[in-house]
Amino acid sequence: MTTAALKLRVEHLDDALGLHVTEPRFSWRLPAGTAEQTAYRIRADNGWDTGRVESAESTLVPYDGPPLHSRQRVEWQVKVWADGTEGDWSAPAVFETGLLDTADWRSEWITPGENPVGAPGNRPATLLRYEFGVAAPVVSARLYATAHGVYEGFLNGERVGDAELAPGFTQYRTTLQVQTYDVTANMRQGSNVLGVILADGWYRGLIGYFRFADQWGDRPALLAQLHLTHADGTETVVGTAPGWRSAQGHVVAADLIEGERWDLRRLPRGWSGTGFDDSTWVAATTDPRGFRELVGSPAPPVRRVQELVPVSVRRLDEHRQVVDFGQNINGWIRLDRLGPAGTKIRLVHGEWLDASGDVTTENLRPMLPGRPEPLAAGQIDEVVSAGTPGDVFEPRRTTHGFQYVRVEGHPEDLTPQDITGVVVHTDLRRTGWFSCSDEQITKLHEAVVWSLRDNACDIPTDCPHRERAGWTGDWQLFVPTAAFLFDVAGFSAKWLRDVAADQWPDGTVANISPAVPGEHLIEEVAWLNGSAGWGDAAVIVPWELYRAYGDTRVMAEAWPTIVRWLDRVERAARTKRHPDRAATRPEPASHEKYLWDTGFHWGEWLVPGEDIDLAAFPKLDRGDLATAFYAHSTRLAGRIAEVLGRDDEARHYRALSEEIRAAWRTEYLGDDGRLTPDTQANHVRALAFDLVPDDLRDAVAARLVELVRAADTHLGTGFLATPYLLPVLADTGHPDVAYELLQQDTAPSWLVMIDRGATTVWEDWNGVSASGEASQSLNHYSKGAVVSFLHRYVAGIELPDDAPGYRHFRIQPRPGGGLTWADAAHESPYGRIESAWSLEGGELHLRVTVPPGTTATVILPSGRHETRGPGTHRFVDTTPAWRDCVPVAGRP
Ligand code: RAM
Repeated sequence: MTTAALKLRVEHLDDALGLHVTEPRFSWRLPAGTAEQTAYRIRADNGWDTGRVESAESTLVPYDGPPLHSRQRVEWQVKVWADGTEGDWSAPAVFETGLLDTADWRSEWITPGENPVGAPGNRPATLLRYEFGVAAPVVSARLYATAHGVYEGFLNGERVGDAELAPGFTQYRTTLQVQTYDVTANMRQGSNVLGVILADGWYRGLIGYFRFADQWGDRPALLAQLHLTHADGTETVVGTAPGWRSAQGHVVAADLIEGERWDLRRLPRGWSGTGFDDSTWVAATTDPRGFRELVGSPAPPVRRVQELVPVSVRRLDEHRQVVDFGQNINGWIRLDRLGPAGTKIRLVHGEWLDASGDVTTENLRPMLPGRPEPLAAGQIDEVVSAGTPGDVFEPRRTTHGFQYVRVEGHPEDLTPQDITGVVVHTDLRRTGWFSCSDEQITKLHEAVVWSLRDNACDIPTDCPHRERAGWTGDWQLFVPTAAFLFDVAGFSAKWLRDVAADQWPDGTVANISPAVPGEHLIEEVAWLNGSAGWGDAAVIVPWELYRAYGDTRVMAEAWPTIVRWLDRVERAARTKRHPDRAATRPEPASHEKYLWDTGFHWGEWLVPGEDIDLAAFPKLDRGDLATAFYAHSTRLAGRIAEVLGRDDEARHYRALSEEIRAAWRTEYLGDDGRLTPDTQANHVRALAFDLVPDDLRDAVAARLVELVRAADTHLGTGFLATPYLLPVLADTGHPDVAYELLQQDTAPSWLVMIDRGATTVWEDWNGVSASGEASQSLNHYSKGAVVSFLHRYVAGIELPDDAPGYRHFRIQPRPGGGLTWADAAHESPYGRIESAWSLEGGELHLRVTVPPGTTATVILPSGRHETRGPGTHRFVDTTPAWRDCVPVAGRP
């Protein structure tokens, strides 16, 4: 058995190439069975050696060696002392820094010689090329590249790397990501060509619900620098500079929202290789753009992660065929059969079929105030065939949210071999799994996993089509679930930088990050920012990342944003009153300075059956909800401050949170435990955010159950309270009701989605009506946060607040709902946690796996508590507690 540490990692990356952090953090896994690390030693080939450090830390240990410089490749190893023995040195791991300083950039920005023009959403991509000679053999080559737009690079005709939609999406005003590629294998002595396809992307293409364009600039641009290291240690540097050539080619239009169009007759074949005649091309223009905001990404890139074979291809008529991929995805198709020269094929991507069996995109069209007709849905690709054998259409400057594609104009009958669904998203590492004896519940879990995958496109989006926007509220409420399912640490940390960059001077957190520049200046929408439950993402997301990964730096970095957000809320609460409250109570009561009852709030959002009256909606008094978030976020800020050693601020926020709690009770809680408003959501929040005193919790929970029963055992929550609904029921002694809601199969419910054929989670509870008609997005993960109940309650893997990264955790399965078995696993920073139980012959059999360096408290239904260390443990519980969990009708 090995005594060496394993799975060495730098920051939250599997592949730490082009790092921009000068004090990177190191993590490793302890050898199997290790109970406790007592010391470690890290040594690196740049002279850094920690010596023996007495410490149990094995995750995110900060670098403390000689200052790192640009393009430095460092090999490092770790050795651990554990359980009384000195381990072996680990296998070496490597990280490499990128171009850290502006001065490292010897290249210049270039723009196409002719700025690609056209209506926004309809502009061509540009081909750029540069031919250069390499005199001496190359032992190592790195390409550093970024763009204003999206780019795809080629070296000598070969695709560079596997990142898609590079450089990714950030708040370009402050930050632009640079990709680093190891291109050693692509280089040759003699003539070489660097070719790039450059399209509008987020930078100047259509963006968001309102379809703004040219938001960061009106000319796409490219910045690239190639460093070649020769055998004798000398370096050749080649980059974007005068001498590059540009032309428009086969990509006649490319846009993230609208889609992509190719005319393969216009493809200058061989353009990215040597020996191509570019004399008809024009010179690219150098352009003096800034360098100050160039960074590496803390997240893995967007990639092509999976391919799907259609489950069916059906011809509707002479003109139209419908392809069904059996799964709602984010990505594109690859079409291998393009027909004779001049054939024009149109591909319309949608999530659902209409009554005639044709693809519909009606549900994805944004309705703008003051416009009689909704905007077009976009998501349409087109290709004109050149009739050249081997040609393939694969649009890579757009992605679509779709399960179905209508293929128009293809003269031949397509087979499933001719068209492939390509799943494209941030290549997050999967870390969470769940399945159980109820197949529909397992399917629901899979649908949630897909909705997360489909909405991780360099930023967490609300949906992969209609808006593709980084709505703060959505990520806030989903991030705990996401962090169980995938490693979203770097992905979220990256996005939080956009949230910080987008914060207004008055502390307002934007609805959406990266925010579209100018959006907050547009009167129509500016006042919509700063909503409770959305802006609170600034506090909740860093806290949840700390819990799941033990990352304190992400909280430290977010701290100024947190403070400014809470200051803004504090000011609003102290100085403003809702007109309705002022009317009924002309003299403000003393507790009102802690009530946040003004400003615009999205509210609970998309409550089943709720009709939104657009005129009244913005004026509603949301004091109960907003004050609840105010209490919750200040409490979390107190905890964050405590971890960061900001003791005064910790005291301040703790005390403030208590005042807000008291004010909330005065205003919204009766002596008898009655809450105003008397909604499910308000009761859920009151319990989840610990707003009611202990002696009234039972009464509040009992009323919540009454409300659920009054709705014939249906939920009545929208976006914000849904994640907490089942957990609070289970925590207050009503796990049976939680299970009934989970397994409810009449609307509104989660299983209605599955029963009606959903493979992703709908935005609206009634996303597809009983008659089969789709409305709104069918791919919003928000309501999918319910699967957290499966992880934390059904399988019972619970992460306490005081043991970040699952250093210690609880396993407390709550069998119920007629389930006969459940099985969950989570790949934690310390290793794999498992909880699997089954009911056999009147007994509960539980198998628990505890990773090295951690402990788990196992709580059985009988109430028996046991603390266990690393390894796999089996338990049998013969308590009758769960014996009444007889299967409900129609369920296993
Ligand atoms: C919708 C978005 C998002 C939600 C906002 C309030 O337009 O899709 O999910 O956060 O509204």
